[in-house]
Amino acid sequence: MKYAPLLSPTTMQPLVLYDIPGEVPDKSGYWSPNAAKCRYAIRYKRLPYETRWVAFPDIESTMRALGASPTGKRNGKDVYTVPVLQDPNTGVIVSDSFAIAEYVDRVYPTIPDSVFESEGEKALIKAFDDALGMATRGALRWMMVCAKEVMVEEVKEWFVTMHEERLGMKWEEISPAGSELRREQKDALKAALDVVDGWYRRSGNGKWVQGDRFSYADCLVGAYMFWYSRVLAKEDWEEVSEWNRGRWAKVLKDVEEVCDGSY
Ligand SMILES: N[C@@H](CCC(=O)N[C@@H](CS)C(=O)NCC(=O)O)C(=O)O
Repeated sequence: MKYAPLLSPTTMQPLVLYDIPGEVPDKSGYWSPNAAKCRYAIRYKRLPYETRWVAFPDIESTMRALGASPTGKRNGKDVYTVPVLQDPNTGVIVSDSFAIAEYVDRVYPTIPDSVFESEGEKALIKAFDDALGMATRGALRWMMVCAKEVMVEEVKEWFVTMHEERLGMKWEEISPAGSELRREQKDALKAALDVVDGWYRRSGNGKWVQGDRFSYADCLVGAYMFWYSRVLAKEDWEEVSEWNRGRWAKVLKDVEEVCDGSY
């Protein structure tokens, strides 16, 4: 079901998207995958927005102060995450990338620029979101270790300690460069992307997950590729992006293009 627009992109105040800053080569700061998912949706819809940076160690205190909802539990305690969207036009604060995409699509439908074609499609794309996360899980620790390299300098030590505590292992054991374990993590990513490539092949050879129609599913695959392209060593991203006949380099390029490219 489509809703009548409440506010127009030309008269609205910019949305505020909270994200974690990094020191990426292009100096944009953007690297985080979860924020990228809903940022692509916002950009696809041509909605004005600004980024507010929150250092990783300050996420919980900043989000509590803002009145954002936690997105889960860890050891029985509420977990606060980014992205979080603050909409100055409505006063609404939304936590979680998927909920943010749903919110902007509902409140700012700007037909035909919807990322969900129907209410019913949301269930399937949510399942797709979860499936992508599960499929690529085997490479998560590799990405985690690489992500340290793009963290802002002051946070690097905190980032290491936080992961050591959460995983109960030394940083050097998580994904040692050149090790058999790293090889397995890379193979796990390759196997995962073969599965995702199989999903694309079912879609009638179109450019998008759903063939000819762009949807939030494409924002999701695009966000994973964006993340890999930002955190992986240059030669590793070059290799990964060429797997499956260059599909991943192309997906990232296509999503960036349709979501109005440059940051
Ligand atoms: N389901 C959430 C997950 C968000 C998430 O895990 N964000 C990470 C950064 S990419 C975070 O804020 N982590 C904080 C923590 O783990 O304490 C979403 O899709 O927005």
